[in-house]
Amino acid sequence: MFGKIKKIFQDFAQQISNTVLYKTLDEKDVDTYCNNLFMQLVESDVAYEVAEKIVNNIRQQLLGKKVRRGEDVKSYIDKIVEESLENMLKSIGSFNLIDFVKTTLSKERPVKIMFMGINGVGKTTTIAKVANILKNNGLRVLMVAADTFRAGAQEQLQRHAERVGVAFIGGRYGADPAAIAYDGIVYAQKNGFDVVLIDTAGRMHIDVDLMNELRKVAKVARPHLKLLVLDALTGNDALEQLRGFEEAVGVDTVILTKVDADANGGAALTVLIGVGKPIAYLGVGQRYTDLIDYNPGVVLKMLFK
Ligand SMILES: Nc1nc2c(ncn2[C@@H]2O[C@H](COP(=O)(O)OP(=O)(O)OP(=O)(O)O)[C@@H](O)[C@H]2O)c(=O)[nH]1
Ligand SMILES: [Mg+2]
Repeated sequence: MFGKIKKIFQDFAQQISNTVLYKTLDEKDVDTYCNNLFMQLVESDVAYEVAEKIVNNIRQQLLGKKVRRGEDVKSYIDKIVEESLENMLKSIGSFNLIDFVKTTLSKERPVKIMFMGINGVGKTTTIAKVANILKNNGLRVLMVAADTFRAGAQEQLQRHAERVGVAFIGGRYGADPAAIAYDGIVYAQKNGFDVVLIDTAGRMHIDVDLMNELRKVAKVARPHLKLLVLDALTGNDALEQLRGFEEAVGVDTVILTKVDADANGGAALTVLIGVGKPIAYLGVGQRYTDLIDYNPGVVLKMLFK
């Protein structure tokens, strides 16, 4: 993961280190290397503004310091790059879903989590992964299939529920998703479930009618947590999606899927740096166990270790 980006940062440090072998790094050198870094990041799918932010950050750090021969320049530059990214990633923060569920459970049961996102980002698969984690934490989980739109959506979630070993409730195709969500919650209340995971149909953030429908689901279900699933491969567009969902229904936390499928890593990095919402998990594969807790350290490790 982040293979290409990792290499770009390594080469950047190496090139500077080579130059410093025979001269002190001056402002012109810094500009040259930083412009080159910028171009390479953009070519690896880092969004323009995000690449600018990264490079400016690194440039500031480099200009403030005299880099001379004799020092271990490569590791010195590595450290500057790593610290710059750490600062940017840390400004977002992570979201501990298990802590959130446990805290909410001390006041109210069941905890209701609504999953939303555009088509095909991995909502349904991610629900299965999250259900698996919750179950392993000793929690009783009910999955509710409020996707009554896409053919096969009901059966898909039901299959996941069976495989993970949690309960499932669905509804008729074409039925009102808000009504299904409501029925699911009542069922969970009556049967002592701890957590209700509500799957919704994929919808474009610019589709006014479908966003109104989602707003209705949220109004009826009153989820404790509105969770937006974003696909790492969509890069800058993911930030547009976030804006759309935020405006229509509000977003509490984000799960970024398919980080494993982004060969360059630039699209994923764009979302991580640009998203501005606490991130709960990263999806890193198709198996139920391929969901890792997000924190900036996890990404820094992938980028620099
Ligand atoms: N490589 C990879 N594939 C993933 C990941 N998460 C989901 N997928 C795949 O993405 C595809 C779509 O997943 P779904 O869970 O059906 O997506 P969805 O958002 O529910 O789709 P709709 O309900 O049609 O909008 C499936 O083939 C999943 O296996 C991930 O983290 N990594
Ligand atoms: Mg789905």
